[in-house]
Amino acid sequence: MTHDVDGGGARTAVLCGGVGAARLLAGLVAVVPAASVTAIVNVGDDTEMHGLHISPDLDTITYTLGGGSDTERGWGLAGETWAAMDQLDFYGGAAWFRLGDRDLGTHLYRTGRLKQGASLSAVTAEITQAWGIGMTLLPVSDDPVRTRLELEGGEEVDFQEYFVRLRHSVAVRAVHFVGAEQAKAAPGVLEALEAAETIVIAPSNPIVSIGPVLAVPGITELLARRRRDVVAVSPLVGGRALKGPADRLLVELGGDASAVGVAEVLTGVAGTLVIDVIDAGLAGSVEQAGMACRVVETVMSSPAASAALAAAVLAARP
Ligand code: FO1
Repeated sequence: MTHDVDGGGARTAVLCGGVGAARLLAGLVAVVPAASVTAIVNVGDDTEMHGLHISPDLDTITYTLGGGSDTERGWGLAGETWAAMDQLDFYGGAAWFRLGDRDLGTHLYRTGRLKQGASLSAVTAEITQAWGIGMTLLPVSDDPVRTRLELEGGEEVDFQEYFVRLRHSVAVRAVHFVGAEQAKAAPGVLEALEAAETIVIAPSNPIVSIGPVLAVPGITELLARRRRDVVAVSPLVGGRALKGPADRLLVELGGDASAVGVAEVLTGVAGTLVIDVIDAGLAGSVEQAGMACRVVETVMSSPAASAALAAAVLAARP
């Protein structure tokens, strides 16, 4: 059964977090037309800081695909200056969440447009158009969904407090996606997931990046129904997250810091898991978790590696 909605060939929908997703998307547009790809992006990391609405995962993907990102840092823009942050420091303001001077322009634009009543998806379309991004970027919801983490000691913190201020160096007892039950999938999200020939779950943190996307009503059900067309890429390689706390979070929440642990989290919504060659020995256990398993080079150390992974993902379904 093909899902060729516009006669323009197969469509791909990608559930995305931040850095790992951005790299895979960059690889994907090297192997299929950008216009055939829809990225459905996590908004659980979004935060209000200094009166500005900041959408880190949307911006990381936009800057990466637009060629403006600081590839070494993985977030924000290349060639940044930090004059505004220095001035904030001068006043003793909260400058722990680093907002570069050019990056601030994005937050000023988005916040102003939201205050005028524009939806997050409408503003995202304006920002991605300015960057000349050929694919469609959709926030999973235009409604607020915010990841909050309950720490060992019982304290609850917002995602950026956990990830940046605390450098995710604290043990987590539970994760909540505040607002998810009341949130509506943004316009075009469910349609893109229905129309896609392949649905990809990017190598993002399955708990705090993919979790909020799956928590928006209708999405888990749709993926579960279409799980044979859903291919996930493990963000853990050799039991370690390439970036961020995915490995620790899996353990702290009772899972296993390995590709098998990722399979246990995603097996309800994805029929295939792509794992790295280092983890080839885990393929049998991934299959015991109910997922088909493909073993490829998943470390996207170059644009060519990203393109090769993207091609392998599109060919991965049984
Ligand atoms: N990550 C950091 O580790 N330190 C920062 O100061 C920081 C600032 C920042 C500003 C804007 C933005 O879009 C992202 C930023 N990030 C920072 C990354 C951000 O915490 C992550 O991209 C995610 O939310 C996790 O994927």
